[in-house]
Amino acid sequence: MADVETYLKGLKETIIRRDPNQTEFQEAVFAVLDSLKPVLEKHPEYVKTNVLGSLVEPERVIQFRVPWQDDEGNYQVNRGFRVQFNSAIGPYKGGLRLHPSVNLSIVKFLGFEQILKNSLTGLPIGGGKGGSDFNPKGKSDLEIMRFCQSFMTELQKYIGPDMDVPAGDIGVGGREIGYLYGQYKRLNGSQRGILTGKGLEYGGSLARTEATGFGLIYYLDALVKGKNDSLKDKIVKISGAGNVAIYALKKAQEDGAKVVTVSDSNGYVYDPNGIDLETVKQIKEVERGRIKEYADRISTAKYFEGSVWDLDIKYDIALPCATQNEIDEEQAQLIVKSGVKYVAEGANMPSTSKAIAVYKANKVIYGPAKAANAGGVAVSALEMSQNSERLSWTFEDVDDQLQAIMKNIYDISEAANKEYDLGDDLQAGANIAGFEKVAKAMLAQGIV
Ligand code: NDP
Ligand code: 2IT
Repeated sequence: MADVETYLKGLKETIIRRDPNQTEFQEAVFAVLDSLKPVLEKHPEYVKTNVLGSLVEPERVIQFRVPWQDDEGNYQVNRGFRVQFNSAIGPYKGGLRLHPSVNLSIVKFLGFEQILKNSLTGLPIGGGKGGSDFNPKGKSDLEIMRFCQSFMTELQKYIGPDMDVPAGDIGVGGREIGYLYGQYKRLNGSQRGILTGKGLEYGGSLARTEATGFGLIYYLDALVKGKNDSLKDKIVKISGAGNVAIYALKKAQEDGAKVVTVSDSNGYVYDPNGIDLETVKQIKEVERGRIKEYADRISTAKYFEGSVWDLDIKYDIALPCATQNEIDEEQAQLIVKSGVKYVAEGANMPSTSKAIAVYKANKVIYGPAKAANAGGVAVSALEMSQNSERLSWTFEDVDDQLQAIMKNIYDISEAANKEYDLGDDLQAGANIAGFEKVAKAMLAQGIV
């Protein structure tokens, strides 16, 4: 049997040989493989059975054409994806992303992360992800509806409440889920458990809209308490101004922190008095506008073009909530220089692997995405439970369960660290704790 180093090297070479251009996928997988070395040393059965060889290969990849007509009558064609990555512990579960950057590498990296994230929630959900290179920016409501209907017309062949349950991600919120659900229902009849993030009137769960942002702060709270510290009066930078950013902002403020930035892909606003939640919600949720408009309305705020991670101020906590690879090595160095003690990731893979190395070398407490942002999918799984029993739970009930789940993710990551003597490395802890449950389920089910 190959030793662990040789085994992992061979696996990485296979991944690169098969898909040399899938750099985001490689980055996500390699980070996990590197964390798993001590587990493989202790459990030779994982090497012997090549369980990782199966884990890095999606069970199924679906790619399809999405034709739709724009308001001028032109025929448009986009590319749609659904990667059904791993169903060892439950039906495929994960969001749909609509963004021009979407390609197979992005969907595979997100689907792979989702496997271990979903495992960490403790709920019975496997990993999947999908989306399209459709750009929702500047599209009319009717264009969004026609696109969603066309997308679902194909996707509906492959999903089901016990098979695969999509949800939102970048560019997919309540409006898009409504159109997707309507088309599914038209073709198949009412089946509420087919999507999560639905409206409250037709089977959605209370607290799903808030879940990822609130969950991020519940997890951050555990990180901070682990250092006998608190969120009170901490200065926080948030990137993004979408679903995750808005509800992270809300909960961080409720916990007494002062959030001084939010951003979008054009630039960011800095408000030393603290960002006003209602103004951000009005601009982003009601008007679907740009974050620049915040500075036109709030006199203490300034708008700057570029990345919020280049703004040189003193602060305590960084919460990237926009997109993958938004923080590079140089920006991580500035984060350290700015006095930041905690980084917790609302977005998926927002820090490059070189950026993460900078955090670790400088003893910044680093809460990785698959642990820190698991609250969204956790409440999605609670929405599936409510749909199955045809009941709706109260906001408090769902929120209490979310708090317990986020605390448990921190605890099991810490426990994995202790078991393998990895100190404060919560990235390794989350990867190991997430992996072990999936690996045991895969081995129990044989070579399938
Ligand atoms: P939204 O579409 O609601 O918001 C996305 C935000 O990120 C917008 O402010 C957007 O700005 C910004 N953004 C997107 N792409 C880029 C880019 N290339 N460069 C800079 N800024 C960008 O998405 P969510 O808030 O739902 O998702 C944000 C992140 O959180 C993603 O990484 C997602 O995968 C992750 N996530 C989401 C969950 C959920 O439940 N929604 C659950 C767990 C993780 P602009 O308007 O200019 O595009
Ligand atoms: O990245 C994620 O975890 C999500 N976009 C949420 C997925 C879900 O199924 O709720």
